[in-house]
Amino acid sequence: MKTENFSQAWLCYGKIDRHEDFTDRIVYSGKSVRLLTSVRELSAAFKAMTGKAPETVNSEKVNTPCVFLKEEAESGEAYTIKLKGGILTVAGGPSGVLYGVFALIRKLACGDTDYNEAKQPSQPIRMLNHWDNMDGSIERGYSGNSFFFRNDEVLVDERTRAYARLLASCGINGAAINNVNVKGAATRLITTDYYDRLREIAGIFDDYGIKLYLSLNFAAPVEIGGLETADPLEESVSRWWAEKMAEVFSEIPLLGGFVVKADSEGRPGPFTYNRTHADGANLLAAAVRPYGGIIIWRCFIYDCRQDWRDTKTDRARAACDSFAPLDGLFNDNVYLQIKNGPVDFQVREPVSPLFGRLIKAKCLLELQIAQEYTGQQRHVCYLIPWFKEILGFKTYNRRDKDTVADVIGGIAAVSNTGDDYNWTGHDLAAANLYGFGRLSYDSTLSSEDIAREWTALTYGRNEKVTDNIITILMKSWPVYEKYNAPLGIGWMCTPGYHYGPSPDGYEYDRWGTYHRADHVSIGVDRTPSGTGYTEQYNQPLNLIYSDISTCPEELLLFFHRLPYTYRLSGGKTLIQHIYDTHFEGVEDVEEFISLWRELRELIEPEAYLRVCARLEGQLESAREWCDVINSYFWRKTLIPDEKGRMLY
Ligand code: GCV
Repeated sequence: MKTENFSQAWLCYGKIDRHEDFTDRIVYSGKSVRLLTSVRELSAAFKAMTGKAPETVNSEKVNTPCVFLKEEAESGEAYTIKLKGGILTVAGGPSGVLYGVFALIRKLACGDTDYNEAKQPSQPIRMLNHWDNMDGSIERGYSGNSFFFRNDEVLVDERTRAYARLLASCGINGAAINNVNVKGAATRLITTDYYDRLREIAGIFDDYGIKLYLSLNFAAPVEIGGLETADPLEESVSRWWAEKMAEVFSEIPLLGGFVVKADSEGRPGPFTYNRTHADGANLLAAAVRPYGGIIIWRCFIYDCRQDWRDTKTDRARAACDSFAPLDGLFNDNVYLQIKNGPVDFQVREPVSPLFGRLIKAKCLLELQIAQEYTGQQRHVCYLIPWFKEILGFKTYNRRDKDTVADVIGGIAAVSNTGDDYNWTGHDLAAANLYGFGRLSYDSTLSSEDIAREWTALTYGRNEKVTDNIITILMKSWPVYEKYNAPLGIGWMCTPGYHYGPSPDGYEYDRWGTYHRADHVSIGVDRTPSGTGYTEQYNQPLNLIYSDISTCPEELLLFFHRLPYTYRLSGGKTLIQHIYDTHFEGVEDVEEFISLWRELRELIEPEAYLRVCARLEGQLESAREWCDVINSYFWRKTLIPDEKGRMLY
């Protein structure tokens, strides 16, 4: 029987069979808000998992057996867990103890009896970006409406706390709650209209070690300040921002700062005034600096009014062309937020060259767990293996440690949550939310470890359930890629909506997203003899990508223009590869359905049926992708499928 209008997702705490004496008592010393949160969380978890509420004691004196929560001011977000003489000590800074508590809960749920570990976060900033609008809709939202906004009001209710718990439990420490496209009422979030509610949210978040961030409208001085300009070098504008930020931070002292989308897809920015992005970002950075605030400035800037006939302009070059020359000019409380790839969250893209080009600027990696281009939470697509590849990518930017993970100061993911009962539309999409948090806190974890933890927490530890779900999750991203656009070319989806196939949907449009397929060849030459995009990479990447024989095959059409008869390393022609992968993708989804059906008696019926329905929808969509893409290429090339399968 559902008692809430939301599930507890992976915090649902099933009973455990193993008894540990320390679960009978929790001893803690101190009264900081986060320590009390830790006690509450651990106590509730023990009660649910063992059936018995533990005694909780605020004392310096520790009696065995017990869990002892020990706050150490200096340890920040790091924690240690140690079991000695019947006392299990969880020690860390205020957030560290909380993370340690969730780690202990995880260990119990996963049956991991190694109670000694020490962890510190891999990335300092681990945040979500919500693209929630003030009317309650969510841009690229696939799991219902916003639980932060409705009818231009800010919502604070039991879901706010439940959300904060979910985030803290997997290590996320920040959330920007409104859409980066800041318009209308959202521009007024930094006015007296909204301070009270935002302060409440910031307080709830703070109990869980999460910073509240807002997205900002660069033109606010004009739109709500009555100024005639938002020119970053105008004194009246910097004064306006300084006064505004003094007001905002006195009203919401726990605020972390702001995310800004400027000069992108119609949003205002410094280009309007012939100023640079360093001018724009530094203006805001100076205004928030006295309050310890940061400015997260997005690098997603490109010409969205391109002429498709223009083969010289390459959208993939845009972020690097705009930002690489500005390295060294940003204030130190500015973070440049860079999308993982040079275009826009396609199922396969190379890693953005900008990570290798910024030596001085602080950067954040922007990922998207909202599955805008990866099946919109109607298809299962576990993205953590992809994120691991991105983090491990070597940028060759002359630092000793030079992977993306090494050169960034944090990670932001576009959130996949909404007010659906299960938070993420598809029950299995919750693995992306959980996985994103876990990976950003501990990048050493494997995708499979994370999938295993999530499955144990969500569905318990039945072997069959574990095996089948992990198999589905681990195969799901490659499977989605198989029936999508081939070999890194991207953009064969329905324009605007981005669900389902439309091979030429974006081909003659203004968005700079072309595959240039004709009856002989497909792909974009991005080598020095083409758009020159490969030259934005440091060596040896430039050479590797420019040479067909060393270019990773999964990215071949992103970097090169090739005839359909080109033979891939395994001996297949390009066209046959396209046919084969698309047919295979459909068969793989059929296999997912069989694997899931085997769990019928082992999973709570409503949850079981919810996933069944999504998988059936995925199969229908995968067939459509297969038929439309394969028919498109068959009609273009008139090269038959070697296996004689049906093409239309
Ligand atoms: C929030 C893509 C999406 C837009 C999104 C934009 C961005 O273009 O389709 O919905 O806008 O990225 O990241 O700003």
